[in-house]
Amino acid sequence: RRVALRLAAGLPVAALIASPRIARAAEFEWKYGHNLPVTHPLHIRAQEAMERILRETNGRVDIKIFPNNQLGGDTDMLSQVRSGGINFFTPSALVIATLVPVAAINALGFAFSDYDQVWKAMDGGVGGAVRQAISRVNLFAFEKMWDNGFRQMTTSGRAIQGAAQMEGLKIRVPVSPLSISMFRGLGASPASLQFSEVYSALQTKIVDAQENPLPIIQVAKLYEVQRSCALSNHIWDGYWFIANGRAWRGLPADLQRIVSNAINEAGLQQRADIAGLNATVRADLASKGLSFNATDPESFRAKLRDSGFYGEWKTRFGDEAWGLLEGAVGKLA
Ligand code: X2X
Repeated sequence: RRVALRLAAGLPVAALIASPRIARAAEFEWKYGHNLPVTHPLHIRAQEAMERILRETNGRVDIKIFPNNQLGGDTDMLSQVRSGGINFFTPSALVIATLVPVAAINALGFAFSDYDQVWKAMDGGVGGAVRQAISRVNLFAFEKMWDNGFRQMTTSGRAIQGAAQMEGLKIRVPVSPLSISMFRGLGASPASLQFSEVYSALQTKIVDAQENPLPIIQVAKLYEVQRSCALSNHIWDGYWFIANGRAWRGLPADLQRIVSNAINEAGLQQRADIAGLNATVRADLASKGLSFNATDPESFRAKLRDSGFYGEWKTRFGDEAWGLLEGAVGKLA
């Protein structure tokens, strides 16, 4: 008993000396989970945002980050942010679409031709419609989407030049109905796996191929288990920064403003980081042994049109969302 008492008395003193933050617990001790290595700009900018939030709220809001699937894969984190087990999550549009189908609209195959189109759409009407749909499942989506990038295909087998090489290809895709539908339309054999499982699935040849933006291939070291990369730009993908709706509404308005500003501004900086990386990442990956080739985008598009992919997804997204996307990118296939 005496030992226990001594310990209990000793702890606060040590804590006070070590860190004044521990002296008084934050009013809002929140958790944020994501699926990326800590070297990715999404983590680096989020970390800065959380430090800024702690400072600007005078320690009232303390958000701890759990990176790299520490709390489970995407599917687990999506259910945790819904239940309130975690307060924030950054799912890719592909992943949150399992819950909010229209959120996959930006990932429609070959819809965007460049970043000007992307940010105009996602900061404008298309993004607005998605955020509204996200709010209807009791989640709050911050205004600025974060960049994942244009997705490219990699394989450990023969190089992919166009639709002809897709036939029967065992390719990992995210847990996303749109990705499965698109790669089936291209004639491949897609398998949905959470990102946490991708490296080992490629290493053990459960699948031969995967598709992701180049910065992800770099930070997750997928070049170690893949041989060639086809520059296909087949999907533009971004991350929604989302909060549990009940937790968000429970935050006083002045604190909401600080948190929103910090997260949205960090998102804009993260977009710039990815733009910078896009200029250098290919040379870095080539130096690590990944070979690159161009593709014939029209062969992919034609195959998707013929397989009924665009017709099916026009129906699934609905005329309103489809019209908003066409307003941003022009007439779709
Ligand atoms: O799982 C993926 O491929 C990733 C990292 O791009 C997403 O989060 C969708």
